[in-house]
Amino acid sequence: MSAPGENLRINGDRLWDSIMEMAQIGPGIAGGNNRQTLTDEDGEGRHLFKRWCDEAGLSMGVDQMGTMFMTRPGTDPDALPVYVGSHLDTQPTGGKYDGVLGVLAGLEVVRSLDDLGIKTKHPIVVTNWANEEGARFAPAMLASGVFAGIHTQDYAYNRKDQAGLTYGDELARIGWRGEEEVGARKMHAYFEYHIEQGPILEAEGKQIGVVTHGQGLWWLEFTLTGKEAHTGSTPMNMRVNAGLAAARIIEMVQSVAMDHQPGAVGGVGQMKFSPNSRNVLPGTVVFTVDIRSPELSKLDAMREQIESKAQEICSKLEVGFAMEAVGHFDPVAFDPTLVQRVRSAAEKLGYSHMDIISGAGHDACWMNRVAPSTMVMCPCVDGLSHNEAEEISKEWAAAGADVLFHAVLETAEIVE
Ligand code: HGY
Ligand code: MN
Ligand code: MN
Repeated sequence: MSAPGENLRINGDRLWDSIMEMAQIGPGIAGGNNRQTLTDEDGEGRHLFKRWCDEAGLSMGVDQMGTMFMTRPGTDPDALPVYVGSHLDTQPTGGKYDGVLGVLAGLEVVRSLDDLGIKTKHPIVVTNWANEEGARFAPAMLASGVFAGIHTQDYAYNRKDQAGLTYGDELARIGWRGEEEVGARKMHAYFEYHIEQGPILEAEGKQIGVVTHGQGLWWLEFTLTGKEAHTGSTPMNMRVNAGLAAARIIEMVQSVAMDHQPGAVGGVGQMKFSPNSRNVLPGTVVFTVDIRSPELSKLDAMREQIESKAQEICSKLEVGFAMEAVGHFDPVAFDPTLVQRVRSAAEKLGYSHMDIISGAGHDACWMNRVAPSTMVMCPCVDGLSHNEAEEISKEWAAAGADVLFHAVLETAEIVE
């Protein structure tokens, strides 16, 4: 089996045009996207992706979590497929490229194979994982987590959004609940191409991130119980102030993360006061602490410290305390053979590259449990993501897709 020649490239204009067309669906308010999972906009994006895959002659399978698998046949019917995927769902104030780049680059790999008349031994399956973001239905990577056996389908179906709607009901409502058993598919390998979502590649002037690891994560959901009371007439010494406890915990999370530098992060992105009235002290405050590190020892130490310090803060204020881990995975080491294929593809194509650890979580982190997996990354402007101003260059997009193309081709094996 010959490795692909270094002159083989994808069609960068077609990839960019597809990304820009997908960005028209579920527009945000500041140039990005709000195409949250299982919304009508998500459904529209799925139909556009399906139309493109139909045009490319791919056959579609959808599993019971709503993940889309679009297959280009290989020459060997017994060969396990090479999967190339990411996600089309976005944050509420998301960018145009997070997830979308990887799904549409996978489609571009297939389109380029057809242009070049190349056959592969292994089938290639372009994948759109449902609910990667976990913004509407926590946790993140929910569908790939069910696929990898991390979560039960029942748990996933009963996850609720802030309006109390369940994943299962919403999946049925948009008409994308497939019949396939989740996780029944077996993979020869899994690749995911994604924007870095951090500042390293741009700062180092590198075009390609060779992703060796993914950092580990905990999402800890705190429910603090105070006493609803008038914010005006209740003396300070009579307050059971859950809002104050929450503020002290956020400050504490910041200092615990700073105590574990380098290579640790911690913060809070979502908080809900109830009854959320300006002149009522909150009865409950619910928020999620997101901590991450590539080092397991640091990740576990931060989790222990945050839980015990938070209990201390709450008992001093006589605030009720409950904590539930709603998301977790240990640091991930991707498959060294596939990592090397990405690295040598970048070298062969003449793209500057460096090894990098993924700061964000990705479906690849769960796929790594069930098949040899790895990732390719491209830089993003100012390292900004999960922000409507997220931006990449057309050249960066194409370079990473070229590397993906060669690594996938080498793994799927060209048939002369
Ligand atoms: O949370 C993450 O890292 C990913 O964006 N879902
Ligand atoms: Mn993503
Ligand atoms: Mn994201």
